[in-house]
Amino acid sequence: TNTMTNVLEQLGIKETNPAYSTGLVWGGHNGKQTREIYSPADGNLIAAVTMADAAAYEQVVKQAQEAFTYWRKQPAPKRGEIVRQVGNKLRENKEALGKLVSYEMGKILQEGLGEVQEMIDICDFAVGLSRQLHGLTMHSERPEHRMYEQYHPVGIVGVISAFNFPVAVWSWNAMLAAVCGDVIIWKPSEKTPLTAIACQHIIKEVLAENELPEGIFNLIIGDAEIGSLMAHDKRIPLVSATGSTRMGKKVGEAVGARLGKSLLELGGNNAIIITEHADLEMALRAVVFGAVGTCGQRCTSTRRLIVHENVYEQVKERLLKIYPNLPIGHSLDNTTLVGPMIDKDAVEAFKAALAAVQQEGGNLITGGEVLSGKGYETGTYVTPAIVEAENHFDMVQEETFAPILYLIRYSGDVENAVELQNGVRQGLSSAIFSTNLLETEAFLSHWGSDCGIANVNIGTSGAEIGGAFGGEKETGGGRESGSDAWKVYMRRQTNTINFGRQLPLAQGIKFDI
Ligand code: UN1
Repeated sequence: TNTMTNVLEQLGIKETNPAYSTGLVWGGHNGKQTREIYSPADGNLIAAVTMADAAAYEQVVKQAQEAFTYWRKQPAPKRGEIVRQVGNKLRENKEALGKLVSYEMGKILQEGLGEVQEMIDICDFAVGLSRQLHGLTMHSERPEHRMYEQYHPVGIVGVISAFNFPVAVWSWNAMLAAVCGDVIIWKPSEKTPLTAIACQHIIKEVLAENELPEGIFNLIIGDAEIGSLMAHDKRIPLVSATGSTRMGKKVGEAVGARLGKSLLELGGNNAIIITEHADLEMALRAVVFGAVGTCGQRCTSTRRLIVHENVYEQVKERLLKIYPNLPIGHSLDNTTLVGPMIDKDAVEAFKAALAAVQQEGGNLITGGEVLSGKGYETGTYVTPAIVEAENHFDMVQEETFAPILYLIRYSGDVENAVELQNGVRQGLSSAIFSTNLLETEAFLSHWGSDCGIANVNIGTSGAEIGGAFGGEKETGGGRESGSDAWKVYMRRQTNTINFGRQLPLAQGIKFDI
């Protein structure tokens, strides 16, 4: 707790937060509604935050609009320079911010540090990108004409992020949007506002040092009502939302109704296929990290394991040796591999899913308990579960945000495994373990995996920022982070320029007046 006090101090988090209702509004105006944030790891109160109301929201939108008129005029590489400084400040604070992520959200410290590293990486990526917001040039069909396209900033980008990656997913959006010339309004999950406030302190410092308005990066601490205001708000041309498919459908509908753009990164139901040609030791490491890492609360978590019948018993036996020995404990304890779940509601969902799948005929072979006793007083610790199940079971078709791994058997060739893997409503991440080229290429082919991410001899979670991140079907179709995902944060403009003295019309149309 002593080190935690230092961490909070370094990141500017105070136990109560009068500061959050002054200056730029991060919480409410008058502090009517506050929310206390307890660590899922030990149940201690970390701090209380003020929740924003509609009036606070209005103020935030106004200051974002104002900042945009300034920010969009800055050259993109100058905007990149600000992001470079943010990246440097994140480097300085990596340890402290990683610890706070771990303490507030419950993921283990290694993963907390990894999350901050993702932020640093996307800053670097965005800095380079700030000189590469390329459009194409085209040949005009008309003499003495030329055509090209440009990308311009869209305006305010709304970012609604989830508790499980409380800061990284925001940074993917915010850093790209910032170099693109947009301003950002961030509504973090109300379960993890403190890491967001810590980030805002970092941002605020950089902006102040450069005499820039804080309205470029806005933070608003609020609940679903604020999210709904953002989704309906015509002044926000792009809303990027990460979370459940249920939430994403609401956001997508509201944004769609006003013909705005949304970038949705929603539920996954990610599978690893293990064929009879797999390197099993390698596969097992990926499976365990994917299934129990972040206590099964990544959108990329491994939820289904589709195993060839010839190696099924062997895989099951090895998992049954590993699972009961997983060190479960405080997220900041160096020996822990499985931390707590975010809260008791998540534990209830875990229990309910296990009960339901057993009703359907699933066979729980390990785990599934809620731990109690010393170190587990919070009621947020569970033993990761493995259930032998069939792909068509209702519960297997659902994304339960918990450490439940469904073991599914397949026979015959890899096409059968791919059919099972694709046989769900979601389409985020997928993986195959095989050393057979015919199998791995079939998996990657156009009749292979239907997911946004398809990996060979790598698990479903832990993607690098350099690729585009997101998925198909009920995952929502959005792409964030690397590759050319930046284009969604800009509007495209086609320009045709006549440098002659005639006015020829396209398609050879004659129109003489
Ligand atoms: C998420 O769970 O919303 O690929 C993001 C991964 C991480 C990001 C996950 N880089 O698992």
